[in-house]
Amino acid sequence: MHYKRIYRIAITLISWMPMTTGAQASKKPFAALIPMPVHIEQSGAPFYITAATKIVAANKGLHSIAGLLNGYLAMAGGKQLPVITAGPKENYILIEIDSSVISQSEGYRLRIDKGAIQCTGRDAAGLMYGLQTLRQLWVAGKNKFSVPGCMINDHPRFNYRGMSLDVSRHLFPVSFIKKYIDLLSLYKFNTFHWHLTDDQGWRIEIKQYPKLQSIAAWRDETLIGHKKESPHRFDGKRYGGYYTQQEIKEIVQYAGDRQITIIPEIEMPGHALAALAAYPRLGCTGGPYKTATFWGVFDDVYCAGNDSTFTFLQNVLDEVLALFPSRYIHIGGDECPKNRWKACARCQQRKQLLQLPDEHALQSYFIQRIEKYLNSKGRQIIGWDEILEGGLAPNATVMSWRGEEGGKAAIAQHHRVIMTPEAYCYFDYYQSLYPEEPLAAGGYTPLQKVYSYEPLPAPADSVNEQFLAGVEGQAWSEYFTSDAKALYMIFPRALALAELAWTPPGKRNYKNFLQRLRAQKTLLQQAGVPYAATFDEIVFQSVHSAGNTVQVSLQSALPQSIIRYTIDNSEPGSESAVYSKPIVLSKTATVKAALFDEQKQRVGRLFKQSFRLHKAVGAPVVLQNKAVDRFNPGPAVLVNGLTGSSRYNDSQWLGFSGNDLQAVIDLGQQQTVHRLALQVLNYHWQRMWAPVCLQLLASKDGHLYTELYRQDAFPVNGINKVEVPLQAVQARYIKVIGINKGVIPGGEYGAGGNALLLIDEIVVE
Ligand code: TNX
Repeated sequence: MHYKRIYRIAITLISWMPMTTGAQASKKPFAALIPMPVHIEQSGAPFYITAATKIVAANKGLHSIAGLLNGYLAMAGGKQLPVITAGPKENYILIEIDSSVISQSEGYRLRIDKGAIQCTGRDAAGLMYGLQTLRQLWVAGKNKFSVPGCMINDHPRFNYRGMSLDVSRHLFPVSFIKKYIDLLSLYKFNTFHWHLTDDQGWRIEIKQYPKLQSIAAWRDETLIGHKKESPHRFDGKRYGGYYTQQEIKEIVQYAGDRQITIIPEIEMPGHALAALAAYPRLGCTGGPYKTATFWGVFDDVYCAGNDSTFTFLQNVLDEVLALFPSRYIHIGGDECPKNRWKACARCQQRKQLLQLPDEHALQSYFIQRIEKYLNSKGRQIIGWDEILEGGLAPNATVMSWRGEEGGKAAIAQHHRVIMTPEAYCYFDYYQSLYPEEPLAAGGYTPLQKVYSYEPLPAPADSVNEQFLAGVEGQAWSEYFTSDAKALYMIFPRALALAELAWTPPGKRNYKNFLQRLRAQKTLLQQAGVPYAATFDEIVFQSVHSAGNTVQVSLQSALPQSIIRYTIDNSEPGSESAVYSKPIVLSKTATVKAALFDEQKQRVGRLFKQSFRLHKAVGAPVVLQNKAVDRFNPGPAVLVNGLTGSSRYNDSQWLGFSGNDLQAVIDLGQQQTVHRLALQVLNYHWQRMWAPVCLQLLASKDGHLYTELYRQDAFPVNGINKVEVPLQAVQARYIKVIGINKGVIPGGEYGAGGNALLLIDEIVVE
């Protein structure tokens, strides 16, 4: 592989924390399977796999699957077993395909008793999944593996169960890709969506265009830290590489053997800067362009007026099609700014010639032209939900990422849809609010949130069921600065998604999932996955405020553990107060808490959160306009003593989409106010815009208000803190008005959509 390894400062991952106490580690619950099968029944005595056990595979076609089984046995420390074609009386593992026994595609039946293991697949995929289940069932011992006696009948809920990997922003070696594919098959995914091209690097060898290898595959340097930080800092090191066609063939074969389809993504018309750097004539301005060195959305995209753009893309796709047998090809379609097209004579000419109303229609033309080409080759396109704008290509599958709306709209038009809403399925977001977490993309998507996602809310109608192909998890790699960090971010969230994709909704239960997840530790460790064990850590259950106090409820999902805490700033130790009921705070304090096992040994990281108690804590707040549900829709969050963090969906922020904030706080009686404070968010890359005007007003009677403060500019990129000292103002009511930016201006991320106004903790002192 043409791959230049850039070593960065190793991040210390906290994933190997001994979160599981001794007692739990020793007893593996019966059939701790992920995903949970449709039907499982415990029965009779266990089967023991020993050196004398034989694998029975009736025909040669099954021998490669038998080979995989032997590989799994070896991975778990067992011996390779002989493969024979006809069955002995006992002590064998039968693998077979028999579509008369199982009716659902990708389904399998697994029968285990003391004499034999019989694994029957409806098809090769089903058989494979049966073996993955077997792998999760066995308990490896010294000279034998024991497998509990049981009967399993199983098949997937969705026929599309995908995980992506972005190799443009950061590159991963072939060995990593194979390991990833192995992990996907272990958890019964059937699709690997390989994001091969983007602004920061082109990663697939295209023989007809050598500059894609010599130029587009490389960037001069890479951003250090988060893209929201300003000024940007860079590492000064050339970075890049690509997968050769030979490597890709090898990977496609490897995935196929494991029943995984690889869907390649060749991004267009946006996210194309690397390709433009190599072939500037493909852009509207003609360049020069440079492969991007930081993350974001870039104005320079493929020119839609230039026919040679299409010639280039069709030639590229010809080589792609020869490598990937997948029926579906992902052509991107997301985040394509239209500024260049608006100013480009050729794009405008095309628009006029075709009498297109606007540039969205031009994008639609672009996608449809490529669709036609791919359809003529017997392939179908998948595009991100932006391909709905300006008119959907006739046969396109929509991948709904900016929420579920795009997916719903596509289903209404009877198009095939894959749901991957950002708020649930993006594994580049933080999975914990602990400040020690390694740098991540944006918000907060803990394991439980992923698990809670339901793509087909009951009662599902037949149209929805027919057109919703399934779900996918996204592994964008801007902040995946090492292989270990990528795995840390993806796992275990991918396991929650696997269960969502496979298991019937009625059989899903988070608590039970966690029990099974803890039991996956051995397998994940064997596979070398430094997964994030943050799911058992202490988190808030709730934070309530009333009558000038704050009640803090804590919880941990870890059974048999004890939470000890302090509120005097000391470190909680084995003798600190045991948490048993909500902690009531009546003055400003920091809650520090830690988990302890039965032996009074501390487990995991320290939980720490400061509360600022002020005059408005617990006071009633009336909002004039509706807040956005996906943050925290309740106005009480503004006065709960807890300030929103930079992980903006920590449910502490109150958000307004396109509309204004107007909140009135009733302090109950007239009081002397010396200070007001609040925070607003200014993260344009997340469509979050500080108010164009913020006003703070006070009133004694709730009718007549006097302005105390006004601010029209919020220069800080990120959290803007507003602190307003006052000269003993007498007030019962405090009113806060924030005028929303409204529509996001052109040239900015999310242009044309609603700006979000986010505010938290209105402090009154
Ligand atoms: C949006 S998801 C993107 C990606 C970024 C991702 C970061 C999508 C279709 N586009 O280019 O990597 O956000 O979370």
